[in-house]
Amino acid sequence: MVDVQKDFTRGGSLEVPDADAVVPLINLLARRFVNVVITQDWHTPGHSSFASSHAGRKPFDTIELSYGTQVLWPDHCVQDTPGAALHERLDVPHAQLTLRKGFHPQIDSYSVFLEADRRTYTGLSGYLALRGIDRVFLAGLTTDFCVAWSALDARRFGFAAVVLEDACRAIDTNGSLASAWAAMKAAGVERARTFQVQAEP
Ligand code: VGL
Ligand code: ZN
Repeated sequence: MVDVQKDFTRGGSLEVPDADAVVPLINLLARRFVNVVITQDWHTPGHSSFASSHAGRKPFDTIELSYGTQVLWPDHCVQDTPGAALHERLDVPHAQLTLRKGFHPQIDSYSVFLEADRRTYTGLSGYLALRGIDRVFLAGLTTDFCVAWSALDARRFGFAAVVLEDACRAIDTNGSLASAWAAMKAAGVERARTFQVQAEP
């Protein structure tokens, strides 16, 4: 369950269209899984992915950082602020791990596995592998950034990956949604809908 946080939902600083609609679906879906991981975007104040940290830049501009091209965002999901909290209607009491990412001031992390420098691990690949988990189902926010990058990295680390598209919502800036789906398809990420998921025995 990727980044279902207040700043990405209605009234949030990086509001994603119709994002609140994923919450009831995720509540239903989560009950079908024994192993649930919750992730949170968890930025420092003044994080390098914020437009406000770069003079003369505005949200949705792109800049070159040491590790490559970075989209600049409105300030969002700052550590321990109300906007970084999980959506208030999430109901996933049995989740076993809450994983935070994006907390290095100079490195963004869309992926829940590997930060944007492509060298710094979050540890999730080790956690899943050590627990004998070989397939991940992804839902949450946003389809074209954190869900897509996470699904692609899941494949990179040898996991099967299924994106539950009706339980995700996208930002879609500069064609990002179409390119995310194309990259996921090429990487062997499966695309499914909530009703297709059977409960784990
Ligand atoms: C996300 C943009 C910036 C996401 C996080 O969760 O998809 N998008 N930070
Ligand atoms: Zn972020």
